[in-house]
Amino acid sequence: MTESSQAEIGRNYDAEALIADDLAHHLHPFTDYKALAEEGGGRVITHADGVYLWDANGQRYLDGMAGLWCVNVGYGRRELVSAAAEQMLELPFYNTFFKTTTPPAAELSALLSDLTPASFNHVFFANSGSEANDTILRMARHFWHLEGKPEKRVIISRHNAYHGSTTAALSLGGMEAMHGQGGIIPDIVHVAQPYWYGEGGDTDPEAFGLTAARAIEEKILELGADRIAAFIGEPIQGAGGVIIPPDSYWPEVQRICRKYDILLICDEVICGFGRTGNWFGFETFGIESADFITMAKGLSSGYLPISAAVVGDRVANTLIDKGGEFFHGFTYSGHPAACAVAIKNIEIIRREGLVERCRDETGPHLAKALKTLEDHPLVGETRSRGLIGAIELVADKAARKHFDAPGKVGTICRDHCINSGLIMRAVRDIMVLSPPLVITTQQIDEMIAMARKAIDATAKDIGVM
Ligand code: PXG
Repeated sequence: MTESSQAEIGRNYDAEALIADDLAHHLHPFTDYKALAEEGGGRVITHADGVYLWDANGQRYLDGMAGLWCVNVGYGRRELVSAAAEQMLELPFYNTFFKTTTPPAAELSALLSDLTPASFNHVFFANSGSEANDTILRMARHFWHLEGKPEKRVIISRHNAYHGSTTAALSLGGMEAMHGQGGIIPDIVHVAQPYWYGEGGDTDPEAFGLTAARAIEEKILELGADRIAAFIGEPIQGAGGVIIPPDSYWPEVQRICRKYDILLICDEVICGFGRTGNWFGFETFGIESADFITMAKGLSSGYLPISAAVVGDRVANTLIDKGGEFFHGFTYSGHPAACAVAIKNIEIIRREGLVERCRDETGPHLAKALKTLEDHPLVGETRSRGLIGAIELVADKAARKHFDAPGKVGTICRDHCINSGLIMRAVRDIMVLSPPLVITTQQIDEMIAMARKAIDATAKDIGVM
């Protein structure tokens, strides 16, 4: 469907009635319910095509966030709809418990083994990134138990990491506000993040990358390597504000994990499926020997919920040879329609060369376009890899100083973006972008032009311009 025919679709939704129902009955994720009610409700997004969304009032938005970092192949893909519909007619559901499989689940497990490095040959399916990380946490601890080292239980993560919202996943994550609501599970510890712009001070970025990696080693030495099961990290922290580590960081993390025999978990929920200009973020950052890969989001471009814990041979062989029954799984693990969509989604990414296009054309174009914003008095830094980027709004550019009330300026800028037709997220005062991989260079220019206008309007609002 073309963009114009989508825009012309008269959906005739009654936006007011929908917002009233929603306000009365819908508890949204990550939402201040009272504030939403005071504002009289939010937007109703009704349809989408390519990189554009429309709301119930007919306003068009360029979706600079690919939904929620996930619609990698863009909206309106009939092939994905057909893959789901055909699979639903043939077999809408069957489980993968009790020695059973389905054609799409078997096929997708082989496809993911093929797509990942040679040491990855087994896949456990779930429905969300959170569930995949829960799965990996259980597998990592179970692995060490089976290896006769049950005391190796502690998982090391980073402050400001995001690994999901179930109790295990939020414990793995390093978001204190989440920890504060219900607490975290034991034997998970958090160390420094590799956030040079915010925390690097006068240190040179590469030296800072090594220091941040060595915080992991210090924690290992403090607790004892015989207690540490695994380290988990996103190659680039997405929800934390697109924290791109210095190039020195990941090779050093890998060295430390190898030295102390600690499993390495790469959470590729955002970075996977082309986002950073390679199929996976671990390729972009030179990580060669991970033990687990978490996948979700771009795996199906968000068309249906599906995630995967991809398990390296070392762990998989132990689970298979010595593990007996693994008491774990979800009703919808390997859901046939979701697997069928993921298979077709990967076919589209390959056929259209979206990973190469991100690496060679659109990624470099985004980096250049972002750089043009650095002359702005509010912009302290822009950074990106492939099609994931960030704009740091700061109080003092020279001193790399953030605003005293974190989040206020970012929210103002976010609202200007939305009002002018651009979906750009604010993480505190970091504006983040992660558009669909089908975005064209012209649309990138359109996106950055809208971003500049919003930043100008923000500067006026706070009296800087
Ligand atoms: N790992 C990473 C790296 C993620 O970004 C998850 C795990 C959890 O996935 P599920 O499917 O359980 O949500 C995520 C999810 C945000 C935002 O505000 C980011 C995510 C989810 C919701 C909001 O940036 N990332």
